[in-house]
This record gives sequence, structure tokens and C-alpha cells, in this order.
Amino acid sequence: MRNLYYFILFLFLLPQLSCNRFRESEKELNPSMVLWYDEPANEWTEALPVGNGRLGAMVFGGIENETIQFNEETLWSGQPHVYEHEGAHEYLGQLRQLLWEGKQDQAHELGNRHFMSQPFGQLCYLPFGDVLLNFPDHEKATGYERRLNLEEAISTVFYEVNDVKFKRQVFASEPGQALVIRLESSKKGALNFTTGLGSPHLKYDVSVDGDQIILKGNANDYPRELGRDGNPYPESKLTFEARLKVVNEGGELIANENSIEVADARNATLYLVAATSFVDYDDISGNPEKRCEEYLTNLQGKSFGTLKEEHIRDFSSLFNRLTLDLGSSEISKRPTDERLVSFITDEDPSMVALVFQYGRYLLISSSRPGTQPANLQGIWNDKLAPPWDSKYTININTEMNYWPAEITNLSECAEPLLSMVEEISITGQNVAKEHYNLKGWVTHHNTDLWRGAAPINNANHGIWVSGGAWLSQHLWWHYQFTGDKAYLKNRAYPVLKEASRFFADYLVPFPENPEWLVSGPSKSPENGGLVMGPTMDHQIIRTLFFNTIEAAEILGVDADFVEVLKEKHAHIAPNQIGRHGQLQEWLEDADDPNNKHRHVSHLWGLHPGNEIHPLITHELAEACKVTLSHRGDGGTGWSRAWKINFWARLLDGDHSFQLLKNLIVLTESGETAYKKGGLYLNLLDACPPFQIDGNFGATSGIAEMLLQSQLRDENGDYYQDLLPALPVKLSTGKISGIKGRGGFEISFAWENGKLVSVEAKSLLGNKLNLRYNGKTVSKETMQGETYVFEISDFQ
Ligand code: FUC
Repeated sequence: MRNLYYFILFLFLLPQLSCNRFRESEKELNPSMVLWYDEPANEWTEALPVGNGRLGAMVFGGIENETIQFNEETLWSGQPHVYEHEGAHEYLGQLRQLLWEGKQDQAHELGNRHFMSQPFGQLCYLPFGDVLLNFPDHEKATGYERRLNLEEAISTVFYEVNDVKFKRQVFASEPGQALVIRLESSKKGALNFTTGLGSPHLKYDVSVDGDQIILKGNANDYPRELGRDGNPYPESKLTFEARLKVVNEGGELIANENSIEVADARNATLYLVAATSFVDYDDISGNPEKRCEEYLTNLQGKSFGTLKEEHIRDFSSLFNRLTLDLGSSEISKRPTDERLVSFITDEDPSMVALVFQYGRYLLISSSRPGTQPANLQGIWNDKLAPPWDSKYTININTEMNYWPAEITNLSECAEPLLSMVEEISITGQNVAKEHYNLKGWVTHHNTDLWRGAAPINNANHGIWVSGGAWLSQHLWWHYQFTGDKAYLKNRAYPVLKEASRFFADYLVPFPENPEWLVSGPSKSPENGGLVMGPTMDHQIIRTLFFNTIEAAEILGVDADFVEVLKEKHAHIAPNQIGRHGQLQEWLEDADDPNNKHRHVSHLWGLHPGNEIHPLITHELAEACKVTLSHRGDGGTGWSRAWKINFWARLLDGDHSFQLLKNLIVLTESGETAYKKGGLYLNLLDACPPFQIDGNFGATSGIAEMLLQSQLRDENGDYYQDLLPALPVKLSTGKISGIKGRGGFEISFAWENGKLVSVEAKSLLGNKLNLRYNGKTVSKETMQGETYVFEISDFQ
């Protein structure tokens, strides 16, 4: 009798069990870790991104027709190219003279004629293709849902047709170097579909070989033929290939001329691999066909389950290092699109945690050791002519992409940027020579896959010398967080030293006050045209010298050069406060309080630099506040994101939160509109259009509200400032695994705005200075030990 009871119970539960295999219950969804929607994406900016650093894909979640648009990060237009303008340096003196005489238009004209890269622009990141899936008879689906689970880095689609449940999972495996697409049905023989590969390129071939679809093409159809100077762009030489292998479980596989059909199966797994002929910025002799074959060979013998497990293990080994819980409520359970729209009124803290973790998810997905750095769109681009070429704009955007890397415990993800800087320190040597007749290296406001370093676009904004100096600081920050001396010696210091060498000779005396050394010809990014002496340059160069001096002293090298840098450092034109009480953007007091320009470059010294701090340089910090009040709380997505960081560094958590609110809004426009930043329905940042920097800037800004470690005590040990800018709206929460300079992994909780627990793991054995509520608790530490603190110590 009892057995019969259990048997009946089992029969009753069976459908639920099989349902759960398809869809975890809502309760299991952590609202800080999942994006979900109850209908497919209509637009690319509604599709969900996955990536393994090299391959990226956008999953639309269509029902009858699914599109998975994909990219491979090395598919760019052009070929290895030398951009410098031979002999440009002959005009350097004239440019400076014209600017000292206030003849800016003539300087622009001269610059455009003799000082710009050849051609005037750089090359462009290209889309690759689409995996297309057609499911006949699926038009009447019920119970639809699509998700992106950030912890597992898997995008899933669920629905039901005629009582059969369907589940689709997509992930980009780093260990497997493939995009894996799994199609499951709840009934034997119920899975029927046709799949093919397409591409937006003008010319490409698709063929079928057994269970594989092969797409081959070359990048020579780049739509722009002439640069702005009328010269042609270098011809596009990269070749590319993708292969989609289809493995069915049950049923039958039918190979058509350029598509594959699967009939009456239960499940199927599709493996997409892709490659180009790119080897490095100077070599495109790779063989994409061979690479694709190798990728597929490496997958052989691995079941879907094994690949999935391996993928989750790999991804979560990075992602799970840091957890953030800001609380949740009923609101948090709604679909992501509704949460985005209502955030402006509900201010749901779990949405803040979701945006924070999404930035980390996107960084892991677009930037892994050995890959290219995340470009303006990370690795996700569906356009042959993407906005700003989807390249690397280094007068803020690329750097912003990497602000969260160290502090949110993803040091490895910074590696592609660090490697790129090393490469530009080579291409930038010729630019230093041809454009400035100087030693060392320099780069301007953009770079591309070919590591272009000469000024592009137009003299009025392209001649900005501090791109390399800013990027170099990421190498120093990497050292500050990891304490890796071998890295400092072998990789970072040579780059810092040669960047400093350039600037040591490049700075010139200010004629009105020859005690001051100034930068120029240069500019304050994208505001005000070519000038002598923009404030931002001085802050960046000063910090570069400072870091180079410290690095040389740690390594015990180059004592004479250190003396030169110290001397120059002391004479770089200082920050100045102008007549409105603002921080001056230029040498002259020329700021317009009504200017709402998106770049707030002259606050670089506040963030990401650290020469301005409310507790130390109070007046300058007040001047930053005046400047920010002039510029306002709007702008592009990335501009709003920068301001979250600025206000956190000004220790004003509530204003920082206001900027976060101004970023977590559904963007009003798909067009380029400098005042309409926000997020799209898939929570990707809108400049607009889509630009990924704002996602990363938001993650960094939230981290800066919770921990700052840029200040040091008299012995050079860092302060770990806990909750330095906690907004009232985030008054309760806990974080574990956030990183501070000096090698500390810190975990703490707070309630009603007050710290309630804190512990810190010392990774390097440095002295720990935890500061909260104006009190510092210091401890000598042992490497690898975790220290738990009494809250009463901070009272
Ligand atoms: C700079 C910004 C723009 C945009 C572009 C990629 O030019 O001023 O807003 O972010 O880079």
C-alpha cells in the first residue's frame, strides 16, 4: 500500500521533475545575477551578450527563427600599417608659435596639412556572421522566457509548443574556444530545425561538409574607401573562417547545399568556432581554416555536459571572487526591462548590484589573457561601419573599460590592455621620432588593431599627446594591486620609463612664467581646440613622472634619470582655480560655466588620478565640485559613469547615486545624442549609440562608493577607506572580495549606513591601514592571513 502511494506520488511528480530540468523555479533566480525577459529581442540592443574574450555573440532568443549574431575580436579592416607622417616634426615649432600667438585656426590648418596620420583615420572592427536557426511549427509558443545568468555566463531560452518543452542554452567557452548552442526538447523526436550561417559582409562563401557548415570570407569590402584627407585606407587583407558543427541526439541529420537540417531528434548541440588570419599587429599570416580545424579537434570526445561544467568552472573562478548583496524586494523579481524602466522611481538596490555585476560579467566576457582588449563595443558589433569604428578611443573610453579590473578582483582581465600598451610603446616610438623628433614613445587619442599611434581625424581634436601616458598608468595600477615585482621590472617599468623620457623632453617653458613647464601643442579632450598647456595633460604627466620615479626607486635603477624627472615634475604647471571658483581646464581662466561638455578632462586628477582629494587638497576638491555643478548631471552614458566616480571620490555618495540613477534609465535615443545617455533594454550602455564604457564606468563607480585605496600614510602604505561614499539609498549591504591597493581582499557588511563587520585577507603581507569613520586601525600582516576586526575599534 505504502509502495503504491509512493509510486503514485512519483507519477504525479514526474512532469514537475522534467519541467524543472527545463526551468529552475523563479525562487532560485538571484535578481542581482540574472537578466530575464518574457519576449524575444526585437533589436540588437535587446539581445543578450555572451563572450569568451575572443568570440562574442548576441542571442536574440527568437522562437520560430533564432539569430545568434557573432564576432571574433581580430576581424578588423586594414592590415599592418605605419601611420606616421614623415617629417611632421619640422612643423612642431611653428605650431607652438601660432598657439602662443593665439592663432588657433591657423594652427589647426597647419596641423591638418602636415601633422596628421596617413591616412587621417584608423581602421575598423568588423562583424563576423550569424548563426541562423529555423524551428518549423514553433510559431504558437507559450510560457516564453529568456535569460542571461551572470554567474554561469549562459543565456537560456525556454518555451512550450503543443505541450512539448523546449530549452536553448548558449555560452561562449574559454577553455573550449567555441560558442556552444544546446537545443533540448522534453519529448523524443520533437526537435526539428534547420540551421545555416550568414554574414553581413558583402562577399562570403557558405558550404556544407558532412555535419559542418563552413563560412569563408575576406575583409576587403570595408565600405570607407578614402580617409578624411582624400587618401585611401590601407586595403583590408584579413581572411576569416567559421565552422558550425551539428551533433544530433536521436533523429536524422540532413546536409543540404548550404544548410543542415535535423529531423525528429530529442536534443542537439551546435559548436561554432571562428578565426582570422591575424597573428599580431604586424603579422597576418595565420591560417583561419587550420585554426578552425584545431578548435574542433580539441572539442572531440567532450560531451555537452563536460563542456558546460568546464565553462562554468572557468568563468566562475573569476566571477565568484567578489559578491555584492544590496538587498532585494518584490520589485526585484520582475523582468529586467520593467526593472530598468521603473528604477528611476523604485531605486531598487538589487538593480544596482545587477548593474555592478553586469560590468564584471562583460569584462570577463570580452577581455581574457591573450585576447585583444575590450574596444568601444567590447567584442560585440553587428555593423560593417560601426560608430567610431568600434576601435579604441583612448582619451577616456578605453581606460574606463578597465577601471573596474583591479578593484573588482579581475586583475587577469586587465592583461589584454597591458599588452596593448606594450605594443603601442613600440609603434609610438616612430611617432615620437617623426612628429616630435624625440626619444621615447607617444600616442594620441585613438588606436586600432594595428596599434596606430599618430594623431587622427582632425588637428582640432586629434593632436592630444597624453593617450600613452594615461594608458601607462594602468601598468602602475596593476603593480599597486598585485605587488608583482617581476611584472614591474620586466614589463611595466620599461614602458613607463620610455613614456616619461618622451615627456621629459617634450614639455616647454610657459613664456609668461618660464618657471612652469607646459604640454603642447595638445588639448583638453574634444573641448576647445588645440592649445598650449591643458590642465589634464599636466595632471597625467605629473602622475606618470611620479609613478616612474617610484618604480625606478623600488627597482633600484636609473638614479640620474630619476633626478631629471624630479626636477621636471616640480615645474609642471599646477592646477589652478579660476574666477568662478572652478578648476581651470586650461592655463587661462577661460571656462564657460554654461558649457555642458561631456568630457570633464581637467578633473582627471580627482579620478582616475589621485592628486586631488577632499581630505588633502580641500580647495581643489571644492573647485572640482564647482566644475561638476557647471557641467551638470547629464551627458553621454560614459560621461554620467565618470561623474559617478567623481562624486564618489568627492566623498558624496548621494550625488554619486544621483548620477547612477541618471545612467540606469532607458535611453531615449538610438542616434548619436550627446545628452541622452542611459542603458538599452539589455542593460548595455548607450553613449548613444551602444558603447560599452558606461557599463564598466558604472561598476567602477559603485566600487568607489564602497572602497577607496588611493591614499597612503607617511610610510607609503595604503589606506583602505571603507564606505567612503555610501549613498543613503544603499544603506544596508555586504560585499566580499573587493580589492585594495597593497594586496588586500576585503569583505565587509553595513546596516543602516554603519559598518557592522569587516575582515581583510593580506595577499602580500603589507601593512594594513583600515580606515572608517575617521579612525584608522593599522596592523602588520602576514601574507595569506585573514584578519577580522572589531567594529568598536572604529568608534
Ligand atoms: C569620444 C567621445 C564621444 C564618443 C567617442 C567614441 O570622441 O567624445 O562621446 O565616446 O569618443
